[in-house]
Amino acid sequence: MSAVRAYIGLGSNLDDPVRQLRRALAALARLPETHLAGYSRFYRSVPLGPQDQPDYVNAVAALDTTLDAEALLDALQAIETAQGRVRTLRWGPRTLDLDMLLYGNEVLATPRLTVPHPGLAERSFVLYPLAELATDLALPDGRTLAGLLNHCDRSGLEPLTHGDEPGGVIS
Ligand code: A4P
Ligand code: MG
Repeated sequence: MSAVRAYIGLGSNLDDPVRQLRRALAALARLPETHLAGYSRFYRSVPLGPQDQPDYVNAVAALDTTLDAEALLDALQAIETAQGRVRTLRWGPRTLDLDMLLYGNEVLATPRLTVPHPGLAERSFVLYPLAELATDLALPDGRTLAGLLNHCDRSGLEPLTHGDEPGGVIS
């Protein structure tokens, strides 16, 4: 099977979010049958959902993988668990959230997996980092990333300027 390009959304707002995302990227780079092809800058973003929680740090990673989508989800959930994720409130605070945004051009609707991720088209903290990795991307339904960005408010989203969060080189 030839590799599929998958995009993963990373988010954290507890327990040193920048460190959580760095650890998660290192874990993604170690996945079997998978090449970490690149990742975006890290962004600070205001919470979507309940407002009485800290700001998030978000980023997007690009993977080339021969894992099937369910196996990739298993791997993402294992990384979340390893980083202390406790599932409580929907849209509540978390040490690490890994969302499968896209899996090639596939459309999946199983009890465990909805791909493209349902929030992808509206979320600034997904679309702007994604645009760093794939300017001419289109969704399976034909909508383009450029078109979605035109309708997406960027307020509440700021690249982190630590100077030590370079986006990874896409390869
Ligand atoms: N699942 C289905 N499709 C997918 C997919 N494409 N990728 C299932 C990953 N998982 C998928 O996920 C619940 C179940 O979704 C999983 O068991 C899997 O089988 P979860 O991570 O346990 O639950 P959740 O993340 O709390 O819920 P949900 O609805 O996925 O939340 P979101 O959409 O991930 O939103 N604000 C900012 N600024 N930044 C954020 O990153 N994140 C959230 C969470 C809220 N507000 C935010 C952010
Ligand atoms: Mg999630």
